[in-house]
Amino acid sequence: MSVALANDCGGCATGCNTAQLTRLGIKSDGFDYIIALAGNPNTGKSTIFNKLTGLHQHVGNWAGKTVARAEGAFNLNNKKFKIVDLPGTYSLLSTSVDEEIARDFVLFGKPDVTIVVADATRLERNLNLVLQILEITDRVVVAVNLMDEAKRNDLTVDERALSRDLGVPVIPMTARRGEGVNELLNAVEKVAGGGYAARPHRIKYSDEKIENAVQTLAKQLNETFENLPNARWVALRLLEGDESIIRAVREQTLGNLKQSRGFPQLVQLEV
Ligand SMILES: Nc1nc2c(ncn2[C@@H]2O[C@H](COP(=O)(O)OP(=O)(O)O)[C@@H](O)[C@H]2O)c(=O)[nH]1
Ligand SMILES: [Mg+2]
Repeated sequence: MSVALANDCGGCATGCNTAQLTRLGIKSDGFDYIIALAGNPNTGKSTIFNKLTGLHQHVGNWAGKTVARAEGAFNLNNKKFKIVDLPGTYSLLSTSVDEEIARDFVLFGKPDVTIVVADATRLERNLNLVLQILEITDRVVVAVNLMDEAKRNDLTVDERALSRDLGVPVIPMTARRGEGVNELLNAVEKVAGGGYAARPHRIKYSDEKIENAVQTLAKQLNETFENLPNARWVALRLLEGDESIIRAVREQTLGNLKQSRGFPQLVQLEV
């Protein structure tokens, strides 16, 4: 047990993940936790970012891209948090540069917590991204923002049921008025410190052929790439025919991870 603990710091971004964060253009020095802020466009991501960071923020570009990146910091109970505002996206399927940046950060940046901001008035559409992120990581807090708009439209959100179904904390917010910010911080701190037992909602494939193919491919990926954060997710994207992931595996640029041994026999796999 002690060996496992020594080698595995529970996914903390500082220390073991510094090299990958640096590749993605993020300096993690001196921070206890790295937080990613994801969500569809216009859900109030920047509003929440500003409430949390105040003047402690700066804007640059993503490494090698012309897409703007806002980074900020805040302290909470003597811990230093860095928060990175990801491009607003409807999905992580890497059909655009924005989606690719968001996906790479959640997958390879291994943030300690990903806050996914959802619009309470368009919850169903927003849950698409939530479910995609839950496929990659269980270190998630869902912020259901624009609750004032929802109320105006006679919509109620059962955050307890949603939290139970998704398996992660769900925090209702009206960020513009600062409502829910403290509750969000409490949840973030709990997830970051490992004090929340997440049971992430993951799609199960009842088709045995698909499930077998995913498992075979995930095993090959794990054997081939060191430190792959979520081989199952990568395997699913390969089977789906995601061009950018296929290219990244072929060209060995999958998060610039080191290839340790041979190459997986991707073409031999049939579903
Ligand atoms: N009514 C309402 N508007 C909000 C709330 N939070 C943000 N907004 C507004 O929604 C718009 C988009 O917010 P912004 O933070 O830029 O969203 P982003 O695109 O996700 O970064 C802005 O006009 C905000 O003032 C909220 O809780 N209630
Ligand atoms: Mg914004």
